[in-house]
Amino acid sequence: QSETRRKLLELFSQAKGDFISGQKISEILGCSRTAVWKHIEDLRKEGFELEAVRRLGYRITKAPDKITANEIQFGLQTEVLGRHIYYEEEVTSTQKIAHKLAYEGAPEGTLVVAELQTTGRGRLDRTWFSPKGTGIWMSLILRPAIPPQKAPQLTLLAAVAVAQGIQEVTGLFPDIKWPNDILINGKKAVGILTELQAESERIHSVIIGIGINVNQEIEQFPEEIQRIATSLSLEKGEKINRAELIKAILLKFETLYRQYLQHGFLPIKLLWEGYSVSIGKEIIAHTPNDSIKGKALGITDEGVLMLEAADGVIHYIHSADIEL
Ligand code: BT5
Repeated sequence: QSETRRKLLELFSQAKGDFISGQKISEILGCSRTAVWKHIEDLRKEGFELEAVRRLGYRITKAPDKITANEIQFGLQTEVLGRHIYYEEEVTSTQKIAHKLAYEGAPEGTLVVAELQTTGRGRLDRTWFSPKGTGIWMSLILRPAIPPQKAPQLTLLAAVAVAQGIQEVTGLFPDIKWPNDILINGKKAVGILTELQAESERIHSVIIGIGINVNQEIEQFPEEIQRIATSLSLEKGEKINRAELIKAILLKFETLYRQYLQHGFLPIKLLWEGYSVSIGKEIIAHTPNDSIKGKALGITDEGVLMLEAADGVIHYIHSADIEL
């Protein structure tokens, strides 16, 4: 049964949106025309939209918005990122699973992705709301040969990759808020969390967690974040295919990551600055012990935020929450 279904889907994807006659389908699958009709009905039940036209046959007009390994790998153009995918419908946190897989030796580029996270998390153990079927909750395992203190640069790289991917797929204009938020029209649509497995001088792996609100309606956000959060579909006014977005982001990521490993952080920094909303503005940086108000001058070549306080002192901020 599932083998027939796989063949049928492969046929449709080879046809790239063209009609395939019922006759041809029944020949290739080796089943009767009635059985073909039944398979088509099954696909409809799974969320596929199909058009049936006499004498022409069937074609798929819309695939369901799924993000299993099949959907992501179908048409994926990367060489390394996303070549190994670990998908589960429900997880505690994709970060947690990625840590475990990385520890067990999963290769660079391994992607963990889920429809639902029961305990998705942000920085400092804050909660990341990850309702079912509406967003992209994923973690990417990287194994760069860089010193651990440079790892925060990868957060900025990830932000650029996600911003570029969103721009390409949706046409929206994302802003990056240092270090790890992506805003659309001033509201948070993406959060990024970078974690390390390292010894003093050597990185074993970097786990980059990316949470993207894609298709939520506003009521689907918990009340406490309704004013600060948004989804791509709310801003765009139409639903967005998550697998397409994941593929676009992985490809952008791979290109930037190659550049980074070859040429260092500078090319990434320039791109990052192009998306930044904070540079040149008066902001407040809330660090665990302090709140510093000042003008954001930019980021250093290491990715550290430079903040000029009213007394002219320049503060170098490694990690903080930024209030615009
Ligand atoms: C982040 O933390 O923004 C990083 C979020 C990373 C989530 C991904 S999803 C895949 C992977 N698996 C995980 O378990 N995590 C990663 P931070 O800057 O600390 O922001 C957290 C704050 O954002 C919360 O305290 C809320 O105010 C807000 N928030 C929570 N869920 C949100 C959502 N879905 N959309 C927008 N804002 C949200």
